[in-house]
Amino acid sequence: MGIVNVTPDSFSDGGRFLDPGAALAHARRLIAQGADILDIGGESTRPGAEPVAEADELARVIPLITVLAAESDIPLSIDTLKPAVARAAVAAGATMWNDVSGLTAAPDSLATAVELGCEVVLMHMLGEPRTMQNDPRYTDVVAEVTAWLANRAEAAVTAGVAKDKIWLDPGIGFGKTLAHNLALLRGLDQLVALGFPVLLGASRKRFIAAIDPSAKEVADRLGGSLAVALIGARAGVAAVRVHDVMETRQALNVQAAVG
Ligand code: HH2
Repeated sequence: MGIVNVTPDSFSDGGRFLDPGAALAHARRLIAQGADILDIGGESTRPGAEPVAEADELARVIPLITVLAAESDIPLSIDTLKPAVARAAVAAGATMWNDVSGLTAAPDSLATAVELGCEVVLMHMLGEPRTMQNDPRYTDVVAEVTAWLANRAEAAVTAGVAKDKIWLDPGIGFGKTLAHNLALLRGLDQLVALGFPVLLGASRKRFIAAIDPSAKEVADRLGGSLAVALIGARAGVAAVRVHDVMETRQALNVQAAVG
């Protein structure tokens, strides 16, 4: 899954693709590099990020989705917390709703997912982006995140979302310390064992710099990002959400060739 952020403030590439032409060129480049899905977002969810008004978010993502859906067959995912943005994105051609709140952010999130009938990614986050990195605590992070996601999947199915449309994501960096992130990566098989496709998003994230202090700049975190993609693939995740599609695909292909 290649990341296309149409935001001024995403942690790794904020501002680079806010211009519609630049976002489109970037999306086309990721498709050419072999992305299987594009995840399009108009609101950053990085730690400390401020919410974005609905009209601004719509204006950022809908024109891009419309153009991409018309010119390409690639599945398009909308990364949003807002049901109205998901609805407009699906009307414009998106087929997946990536919700970092696991469809808990709005009272009508679940009902909207049922109505849209699209694929949904349910991600785990402790708290909300503005404050989630303020001393997150768990007793057993793997058990708690896995149980929470199982619970959200059950709630979605009960509400009427088709079981085979549901993806789960442990939410690396979303209300988690380095130790929590590492435990989740070690325990991915427990999440995979729930039987839903798992999406893993660790590309260029801050915990890589916590392991390797020389990777303070996000552009210097490719090595760590590739390592996590390989760890995820070994554990059986169905997709990795990445900025560097060409390099990730190559790493995964080499690992798969070795077997
Ligand atoms: N991480 C970010 C955003 N959306 N969605 C899923 N399912 N999983 C993730 O790990 C995930 C996500 C990161 O936040 P943002 O500031 O938007 O940065 P970027 O989109 O460049 O990763």
